[in-house]
Amino acid sequence: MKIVDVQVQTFHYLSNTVRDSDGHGHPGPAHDAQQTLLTIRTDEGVAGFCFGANAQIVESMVKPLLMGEDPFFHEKIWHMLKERQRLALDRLSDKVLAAVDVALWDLVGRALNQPVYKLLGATRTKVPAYASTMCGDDLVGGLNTPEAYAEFALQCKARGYTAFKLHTWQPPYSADPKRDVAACAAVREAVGPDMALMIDPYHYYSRHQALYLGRELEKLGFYWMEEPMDEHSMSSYIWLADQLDLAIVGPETVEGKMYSRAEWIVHHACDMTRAGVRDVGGITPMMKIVHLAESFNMQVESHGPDMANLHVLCAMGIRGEYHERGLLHPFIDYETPQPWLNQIVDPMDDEGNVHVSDAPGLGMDINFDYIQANLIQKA
Ligand code: XYH
Ligand code: MG
Repeated sequence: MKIVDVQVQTFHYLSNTVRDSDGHGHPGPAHDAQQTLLTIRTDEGVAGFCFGANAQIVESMVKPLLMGEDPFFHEKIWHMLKERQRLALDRLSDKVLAAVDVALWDLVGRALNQPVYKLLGATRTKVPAYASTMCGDDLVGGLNTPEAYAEFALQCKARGYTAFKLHTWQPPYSADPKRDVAACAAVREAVGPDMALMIDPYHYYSRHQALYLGRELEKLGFYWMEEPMDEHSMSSYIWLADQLDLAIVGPETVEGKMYSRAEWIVHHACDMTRAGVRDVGGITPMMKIVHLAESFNMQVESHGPDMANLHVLCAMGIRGEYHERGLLHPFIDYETPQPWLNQIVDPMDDEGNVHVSDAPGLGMDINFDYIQANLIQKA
């Protein structure tokens, strides 16, 4: 089997998520936005897909490397792209590698008529989800007060979630550990002692602020805290994790794929590690992280609602506890799929479990007619 075409299509859609000055998403007025679909085709008529690739980089840097390759040699292809990153980090990002790797796994699964999680080595077919909120805002009826978080947590509990993670306020709204604690206390008071609660606060607190926050969350019986400080300072996390019983989860956003996670694990900078296919460069490196963590009896907590993350979660020996479902908000209808999909990627049952697709590949139910009708460009 040989790759004979690599194509990125860019298309319009209407988004109701606006970005603040720090890039965090919040509900907002519908506005024109763009999405991309990467398609990798073979000489045997099988194709693989992934959304969110950079069209120009794929066309200029990736396509020449993939043409003629066998998609079943996706480990070789991933290493080839990784090595090209060294002198092209400004262009060939881990997110580009991720889109290519995910599309190749999707292609191989479609070729074999098997879901990706079974190709990875299945261990389960469903995973508990936690409700992961958008960051705090100043919207009346939104996430503008501690009481608003508590009210939304109750709504999520009623929907079936057994766990809830607060993304609290970040600049330009605020970055205040005391306000974070107030929101966490209000949520704990509302949902009772049994719901698992986690926090992902401002990502640039000082050591002193992170320690204060961690100690207060211990009093509230929180399960984990992630990314309270800049993750480039691993020593800060070693210092923090050494002083808290609260689980420290990470790194999420620091570069370095499985290499940085290996360093965090061996230096005790985290109690659980964290990875998402888009953060680490695809399913291939995420499985390396899963197996690495397993050797240390450590769980990997998955970042983000990507369908590919769900397949990895269903192929873990030491199981990450949750699928991150979100980001959620009182004003956002998460259960309605994006217009380029016919169904959402992580349907959740009333018991709070999301079920991995048994369809070939990733199992994305793509609305190709919508994409063709809203094309901006075909690279
Ligand atoms: O918007 O800062 C943010 C969130 O932190 C987001 O980047 C991401 O979904 C996350 O951190 N999830 O845990
Ligand atoms: Mg996070």
